[in-house]
Amino acid sequence: MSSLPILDATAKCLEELLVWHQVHHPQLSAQWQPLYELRDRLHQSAWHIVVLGQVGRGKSALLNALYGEAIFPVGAIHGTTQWPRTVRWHCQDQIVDLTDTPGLDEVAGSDRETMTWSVLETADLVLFVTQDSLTPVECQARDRLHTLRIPHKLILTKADLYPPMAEGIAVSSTTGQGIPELRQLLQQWLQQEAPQARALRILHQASQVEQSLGAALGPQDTSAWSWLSAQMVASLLLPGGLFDVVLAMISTLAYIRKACQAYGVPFPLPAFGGLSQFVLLWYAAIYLSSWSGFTFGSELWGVNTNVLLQGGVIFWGYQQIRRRLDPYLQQGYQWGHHGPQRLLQQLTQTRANVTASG
Ligand SMILES: Nc1nc2c(ncn2[C@@H]2O[C@H](COP(=O)(O)OP(=O)(O)OP(=O)(O)O)[C@@H](O)[C@H]2O)c(=O)[nH]1
Ligand SMILES: [Mg+2]
Repeated sequence: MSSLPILDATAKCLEELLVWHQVHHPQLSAQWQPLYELRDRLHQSAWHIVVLGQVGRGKSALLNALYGEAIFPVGAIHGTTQWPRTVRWHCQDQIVDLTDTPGLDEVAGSDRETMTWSVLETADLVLFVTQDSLTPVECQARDRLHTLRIPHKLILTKADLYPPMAEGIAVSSTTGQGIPELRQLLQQWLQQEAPQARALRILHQASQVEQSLGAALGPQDTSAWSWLSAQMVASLLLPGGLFDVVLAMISTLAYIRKACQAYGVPFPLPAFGGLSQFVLLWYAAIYLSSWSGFTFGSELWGVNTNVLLQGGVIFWGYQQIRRRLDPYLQQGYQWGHHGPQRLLQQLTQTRANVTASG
């Protein structure tokens, strides 16, 4: 898959989500409004690169060196940068918004740290700045970047003063060492990887929006009990065997459809591969339980034991279907045909195939 189709597929996914929620969940608009921002961000022409690191690591000096002018304030006193600031930078033919941020571990600087993380909401790439080793604060910040699925490059500044670590790109903003190479690397990343990285990140964020919508919707009444009792009564009254299986098919489909309607997700859900295998086994169990050879045709409390066995199988089957269905339903629309989870799965698979074949 090339870069632009990825952005197009992601745009289509967001459009469909928005249309679906406008129709089905107008009362929860606060939950799905962020999808508009994600859609707008998708096609922004400028890439957003943000610098991140502890105080005094040389973040601002690094951006100045990349930009080629002393545009951000640099100082020996920790906490020189007090709030995020962005400048537009032309990295050859790519437009980039470069954002400088306050340090992560500033004394009494939790507000500044919050500002920094909120800027990262829209980052396409993070330049993670450190020196010669990673401190616990830096390890935590890196883990958080992984959790948020924000792509980042490890930059080792002050290479004129410290020996480089095994991992990372060593640069010195003072001597200029490694800066042209870093610029070239960024340009390459912007051309080749940025569209896919942006699509993946936005899909991940859309998926979180869907999850919060699913949580706001809460468990819905899917009236499993009414389908279950109707099926049991009909199985008792009518002849068994294949007829019971047909009955089970109709009632399962009707039940799943009703559940999808209750949760406002499309029917049938494409993520039901595992469920359909279980349902087929369940039908086989219903068929076998009507076979008198299993119970020798005996009676218990005046009721044919086949009927009791079959009732038990039907009841157990419904419990299992509910257990398997609920996690999908509660995550809202994201498993739908153009849902973010489905697309994420496809993209991750495509990436894995490309890496394997490369
Ligand atoms: N020798 C050397 N000094 C550097 C280098 N980069 C930055 N410095 C110095 O390190 C100090 C901190 O640099 P800044 O760029 O302000 O660091 P910062 O990470 O932006 O700091 P805060 O804004 O306070 O978080 C300054 O005195 C810089 O001159 C470098 O590559 N080599
Ligand atoms: Mg600074």
